[in-house]
Amino acid sequence: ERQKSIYLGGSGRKRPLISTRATLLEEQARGRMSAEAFAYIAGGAGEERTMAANRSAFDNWRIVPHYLRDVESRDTSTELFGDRLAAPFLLAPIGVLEMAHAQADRAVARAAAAEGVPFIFSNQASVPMEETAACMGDSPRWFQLYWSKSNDVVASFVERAERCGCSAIAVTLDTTMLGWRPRDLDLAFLPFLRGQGIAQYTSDPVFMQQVSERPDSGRPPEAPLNHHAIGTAIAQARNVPGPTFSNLKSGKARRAVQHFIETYSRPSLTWDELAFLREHTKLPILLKGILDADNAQRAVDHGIDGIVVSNHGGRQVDGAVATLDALPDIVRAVDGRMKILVDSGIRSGADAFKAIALGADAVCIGRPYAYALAVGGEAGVRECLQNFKADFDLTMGLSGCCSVSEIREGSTLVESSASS
Ligand code: FMN
Repeated sequence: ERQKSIYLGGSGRKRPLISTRATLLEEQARGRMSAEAFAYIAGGAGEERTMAANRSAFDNWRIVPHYLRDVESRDTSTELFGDRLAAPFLLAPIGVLEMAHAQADRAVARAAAAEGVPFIFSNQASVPMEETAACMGDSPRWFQLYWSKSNDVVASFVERAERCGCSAIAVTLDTTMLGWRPRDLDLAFLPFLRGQGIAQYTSDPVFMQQVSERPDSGRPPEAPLNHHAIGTAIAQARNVPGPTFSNLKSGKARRAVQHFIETYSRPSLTWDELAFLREHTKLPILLKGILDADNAQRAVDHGIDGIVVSNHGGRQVDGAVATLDALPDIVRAVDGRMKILVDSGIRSGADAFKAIALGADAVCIGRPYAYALAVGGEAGVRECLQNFKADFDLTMGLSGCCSVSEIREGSTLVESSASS
């Protein structure tokens, strides 16, 4: 349908808003963002070798189409933790989306809801989760957690996520510290220091209580604060119309940023502490960042409900294994005992097809939707999702599969001879 509507639109001289090709979409987005914002979104760790490996891993596999199988009617939908998804896609949690578009998470939420694709709310979102959730009716959403130094904040975030109707909590393991990211380092740019991407905190009563109890170190912020963003979030937390600049003169914004920096993550986290989360929620818990069979097995042993095989889009450990290379061993070890999602390097419906053929239950789309947001706002993200779905559906049908389970069960992939 998407394909047809694009071609038909062409006769009225209408072209798609965003490029249907990931590499061109990235170029379009580059032209719409500040150098800092583009570097933050596009960049990876170190020499970006893992980022490149994420892509080239897809080349190690080739699709073997099967014909004459009646693929006229196809179903791309799938079920995940009780939600019916239009296709096996979710939107990966991406922080600080305000760098791509002023509507940020709100625009993404509306597009995700319209396309039946779950949106995983980032812990570092630009918009408080309550407001994002309000943009998406009752369509599915999850929450991604960075484990704070304060378990009270963890519990508060999880409770809010439950109230926002989230169907699952994904705990990100790979970012207890920020990776070494030369593109950002060379521009000396970190959005959080400006107060961007901390809306989940400034809208959290437990976090803000901690802020009001801490002494102000008096240190000036390292970068100019985005008082507007912080003011809006603080006002929302108090349920008053914002932004309220008078609140900020008290130094509250600066203290909030300082408190965030000191407490947002807990590098000392261990497997045992996952029990705290299990006690605080009945929601399915996923671990995001698993890259080997051993850790996947440990997740099963700890009663975890699913994993996201991810290297954070190559933004954390340069040289880390590509996710598609890690996937087959993990699938074998897990043996159907929990759900397996994959992200990092998924740029097309055909990429998603390969990940599913290798045993993933679903994939998360990352950077492409952030670029689509930068180029076309809500409409851009909708097109991006439609493109993914259309390409996935066509790849499925043209390969001889009528459903997601047929992709997983059929022998539709071979290892590329070029790689062996
Ligand atoms: N992952 C998280 O778990 N939490 C985040 O807040 C988060 N923020 C991100 C911000 C940016 C700009 C990018 C590009 C990624 C972020 N990620 C975050 C990682 C994504 O969830 C996902 O793992 C990654 O984008 C997948 O790689 P890809 O974009 O190359 O497909």
